[in-house]
Amino acid sequence: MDSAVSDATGVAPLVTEPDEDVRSWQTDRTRAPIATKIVVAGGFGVGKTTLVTSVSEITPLQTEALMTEASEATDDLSATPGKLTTTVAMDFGRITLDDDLVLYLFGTPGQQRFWFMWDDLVRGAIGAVVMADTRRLKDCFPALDYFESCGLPYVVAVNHFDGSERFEAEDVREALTIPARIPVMIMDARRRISAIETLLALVAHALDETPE
Ligand SMILES: Nc1nc2c(ncn2[C@@H]2O[C@H](COP(=O)(O)OP(=O)(O)O)[C@@H](O)[C@H]2O)c(=O)[nH]1
Ligand SMILES: [Mg+2]
Repeated sequence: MDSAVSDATGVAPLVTEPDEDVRSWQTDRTRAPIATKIVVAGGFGVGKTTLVTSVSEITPLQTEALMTEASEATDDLSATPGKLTTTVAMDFGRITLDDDLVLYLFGTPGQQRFWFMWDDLVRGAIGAVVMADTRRLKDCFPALDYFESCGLPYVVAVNHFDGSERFEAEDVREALTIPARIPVMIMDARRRISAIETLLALVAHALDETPE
């Protein structure tokens, strides 16, 4: 490249010296971080807000609203009697992995009546975490169907609640008929490490699924 051109534009020449070690570029921490978008989906009360909150390094943006008797007929709270608030629009959080991979997490609102937002929410996402509660497995079917039909890579994360029967990942895979190539993780959304493991599995899976 003509160095006079690169000087004039202020842009570093793209051509590297032939003897430069390629690996030095790969380990260069000063290069710009890669930002990706991840969607966290699943039924009402499955732990989406909990996951985003436990991994986020910024104060998560939450749009929780106090549930009132007005929604009694719409929101079935029989399985989550202690739940007083609900995510109205979405959760939003950020986590930086390995210094240069930034994940922006978008939690979907669980209730059916907010589904018109999903097409907007998944735009530009590299993948999704579908959270499942073994006491209410069917609640994650709509999310599974949605990501299967739009072709967005996803992993299934089974959130074990106190007092619920423990299942192996493979049992849940069978119950939900999840294809073998899709990771099924057992997770505790309240534990940061556990939630990060799920996110790493999703990133790896999304890379696998991306055409060369
Ligand atoms: N025991 C247990 N409780 C959890 C777990 N994840 C979430 N919870 C609780 O379940 C309730 C519903 O979680 P929330 O994140 O609000 O659900 P969302 O509707 O999917 O956002 C909250 O009271 C959480 O503290 C988990 O992994 N284990
Ligand atoms: Mg929520």
